[in-house]
Amino acid sequence: AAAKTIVTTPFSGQKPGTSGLRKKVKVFAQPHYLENFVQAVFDSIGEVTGKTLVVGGDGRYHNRTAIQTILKMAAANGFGKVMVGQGGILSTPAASCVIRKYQTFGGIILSASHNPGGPDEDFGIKYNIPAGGPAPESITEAIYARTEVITSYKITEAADVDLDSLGSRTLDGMEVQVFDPVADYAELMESLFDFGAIRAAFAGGLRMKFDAMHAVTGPYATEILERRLGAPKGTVMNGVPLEDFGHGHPDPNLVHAHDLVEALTGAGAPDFGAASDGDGDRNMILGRDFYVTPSDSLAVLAANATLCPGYAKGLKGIARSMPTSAAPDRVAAKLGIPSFETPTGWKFFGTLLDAGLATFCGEESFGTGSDHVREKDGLWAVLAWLNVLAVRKQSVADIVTAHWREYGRNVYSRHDYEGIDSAAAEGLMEHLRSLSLKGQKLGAYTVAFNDDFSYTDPVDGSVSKKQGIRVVFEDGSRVVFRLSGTGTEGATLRVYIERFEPDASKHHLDPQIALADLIKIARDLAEIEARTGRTEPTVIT
Ligand code: VG1
Ligand code: CO
Repeated sequence: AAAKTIVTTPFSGQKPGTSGLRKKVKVFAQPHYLENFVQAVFDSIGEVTGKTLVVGGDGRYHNRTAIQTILKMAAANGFGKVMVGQGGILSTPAASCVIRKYQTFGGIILSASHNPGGPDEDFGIKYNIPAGGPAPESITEAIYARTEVITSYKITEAADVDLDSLGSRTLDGMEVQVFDPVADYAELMESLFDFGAIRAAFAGGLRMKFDAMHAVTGPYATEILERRLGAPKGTVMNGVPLEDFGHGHPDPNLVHAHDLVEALTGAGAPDFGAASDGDGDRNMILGRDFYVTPSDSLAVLAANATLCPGYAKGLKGIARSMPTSAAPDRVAAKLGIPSFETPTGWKFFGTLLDAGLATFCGEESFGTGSDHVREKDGLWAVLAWLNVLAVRKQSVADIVTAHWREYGRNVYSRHDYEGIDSAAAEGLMEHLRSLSLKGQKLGAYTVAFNDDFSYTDPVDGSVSKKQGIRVVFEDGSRVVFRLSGTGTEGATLRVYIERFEPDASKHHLDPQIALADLIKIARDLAEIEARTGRTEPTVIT
């Protein structure tokens, strides 16, 4: 085998978004496209000679092809070793776990997360730093700048590497170690949660369904829930990872995880339901006939954290993304620990976790996690809930409604308008940015302030601007507007709506009803119908 230098020219638009570079498979499959990006990564992270890299993905279409390319490029660029998940499989949180445990020079994760997979669907790639988390903006910007001027890349000409049998082999002088993608992660989970109590709960009749949505968490959930915790066979649904996720949309929400929602509906339904996304970092939590919003899930887990052995000493702080509801802040206030508000995207939690300022983090987009890794972690959240259920021996609904009685309810909803015209979306955001609303009355609400969220990282001082339009009212209610940074077609407008309800007699109300006035205010302010032609959102969570 011999390393070759291949001449190339830049592709425009290789700019990582909220979580890496995501494009259609057809875009990634063009000659040199993936290669340019990977070389730009290798050129932007410092000396790679002799270093170890972790590589794996969510198993979607193009995963294996991309991994072979990355292995040959890593060898040609002088890496000493690449650790690859068996079959190319590695969930995002498991990748973070392995990078940290073996102290590698970071890793490359191949995923487009909750976006559909297949020849006509999406693919994605991102680099995670040695701390285990997504590269911060300083690095993603350097990678992007490099892609704009790249003239060549290095690749070894060799036969494809066997990714299916465990063990080490050599590729042009570089070691390729194919490892079990589940073992290290399962061991970490066992160190954080009371597996004995959860096992006893299952043995005592606790019933659950976990929907892996034919994505990466199938093997993880089967090993942990059914083998190690003794949940009955069949607890894990759709547990075999498929390249196209069984034609599904591996997004664990009420719309796309409809099989699970149906299974959790009605008198005979199981006690607990959960789902995860394409790459295993998201989670949705359900009780029987009960949906837990991700913001409430973070708040409830934080309030109950000391029931889990790994967090028995309490939390140092709680961090949430700006659009996430303030429910976790209320828990932090009561616990007397700091709370942090960051821009959207897990990369912004990294410095807080590294500095020991926060222990739990979460996003309204079905992301929950802790300082055990540097990614959000779907199964971690599921196990945390199981731990709480096993100890408190109450239903999900009872635990959440009791939480609302104690703290009040941050009634919350997100409305997504997917696939709208990009220029119209930009125009809508510009229009919102131009408004000065302070003191104005909108319906029954008076505007306290409106701005475009800007964040200064309290640890490293880096500044991130234009992270979402906030319109905050005097009673703390708010509407937030952002454009998605993970889509691959047109634009997606996200509208986040929140109102605090202290009155327990109103806690049972459907959020769409409880928030109706604010929803209308948001639509009118943003001129959604006039600018996008849409009268209703495509997804409501
Ligand atoms: C979305 C979510 C964001 C999340 C990101 C990556 O980003 O809103 O909270 O961190 O996806 O999640 P955006 O820019 O589309 O709103 V994943 O599971 O796709 O890695
Ligand atoms: Co994901």
